[in-house]
Amino acid sequence: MRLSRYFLPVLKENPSEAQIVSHRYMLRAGLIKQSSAGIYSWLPLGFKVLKKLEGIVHEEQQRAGHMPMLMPTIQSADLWRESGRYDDYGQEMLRMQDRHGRDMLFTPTAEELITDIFRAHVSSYKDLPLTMYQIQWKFRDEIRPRFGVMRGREFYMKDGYNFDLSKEDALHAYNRHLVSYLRTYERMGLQAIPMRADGGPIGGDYTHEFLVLAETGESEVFYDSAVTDLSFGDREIDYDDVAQCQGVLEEFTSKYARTDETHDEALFNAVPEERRKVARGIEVGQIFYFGAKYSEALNATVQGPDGKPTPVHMGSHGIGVSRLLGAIIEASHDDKGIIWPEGVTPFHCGIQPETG
Ligand code: P5A
Repeated sequence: MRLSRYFLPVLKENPSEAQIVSHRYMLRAGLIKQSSAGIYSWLPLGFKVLKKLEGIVHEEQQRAGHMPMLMPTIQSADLWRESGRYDDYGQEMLRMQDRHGRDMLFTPTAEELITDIFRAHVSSYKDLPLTMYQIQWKFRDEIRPRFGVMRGREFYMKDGYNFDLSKEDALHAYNRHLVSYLRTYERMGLQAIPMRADGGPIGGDYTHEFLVLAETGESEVFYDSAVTDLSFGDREIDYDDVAQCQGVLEEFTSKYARTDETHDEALFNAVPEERRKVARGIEVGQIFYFGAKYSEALNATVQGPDGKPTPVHMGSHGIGVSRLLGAIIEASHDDKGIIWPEGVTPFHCGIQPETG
C-alpha cells in the first residue's frame, strides 16, 4: 500500500474536545473518529494497531493454555435475572427489546453466558480445568465517557473465564493469568503494576487491577516504589507449574501496591517513607477469583470424584484492548507525536540508500 493511497485523515489543529494527550494524538493522527459520545470508528491506522494488540493478547493467552472462542454481543436478559445481576447492573447496562417484546441487552461482560455454556456441556470433574476467552466488543453506558478510547461506552475487551474443581486449582488459574498479563503488557512496551483492588459489580474479594502509571490516569494509587524496579523480562514460564506461577505472583505482589478502593494507611505507613508513592494510574486489566458466585446462582455443578455434585470455582480476567491504545500513547509520546513501542508500531520503516 502506498502512503499516497492510504486513508490517513490527519488534523492540523488540536480538537477542542480532547483533554488528554492520547485522545488528542489519536484524533490528530487519524486513528479514530468519534461517532457519538464514547463510541468510535477505528480508521485504518488505528485499526491496524488495535489488531496488533489483539494479536499479542491472543498469542499470550494461548501460550498460557487458554482457548479462544466468541460469544454474541446481544444477550437475553433471562440469564442475568437468574444470576441476580440484571437489576444490580443499573443504568450502565444498555437494555433493549426485540420485536417480540423480549428483554435483551448489549453485553457489558459475559460471566453469565459462559456459565450457561459450561452448564450445558460439562458435567464431570474430569473435564476440568477449563479456561476459555474471547476478544469482543462490550458496551457500558458510562455516565461520563471521556478521554477518547480510555473510557468509552463501546470498547474492545479480552475477557477470559476459568472453571476449576477446587479453590486451589482456581487460584492457580488466577496466578497463570497474572503471569500471562505481565508478559502481555511488557510486549506492548508497558509497565503495568498489579495492585490489590475491589471486586465491584463482577464480585469476589480477591482481585488485582493492572495499572500503568500516568498523570492522566483515572485511579488514585498508593505503592512502594520498589515495585517499579520489577520486570518480567524474557523468563521461560511453564504455565502448568503451580509453584513457578505462584512464585511470580509473590514476586510481583508482595510489595505494597493498592488502588484507593483497598488502600490501607497503616500498611502503607510501614513502607519506608522515601519509597511511599501516591500517584495516578490507568487500569488496563483486572483479574478476579470469585469462587462459586455464578456457578451456584446458575446451578453449574460437576460430578466430583466422590460422585456428588459440586459447584465449580470460577474467576474472570479482563484486558481493556481498546483502552490500551490510549495507555500506550500516554506512556510513550513527545511534543511531536506518538512514539510507538516496537511491538505495536503500525509500520516499520527501512531507509534504503540510493546506489549507483
Ligand atoms: C473480567 C473479564 C470485567 O469485566 N469480566 C470479564 C471482568 N472486568 S473489568 O475490570 O470490569 O473490565 C476489564 C477491563 O476492561 C477495560 N474497561 C474499559 N475500557 C474502555 N472503556 C471502558 N468504559 C472500560 N471499562 C472497562 C479496563 O481495562 C478493565 O480493566
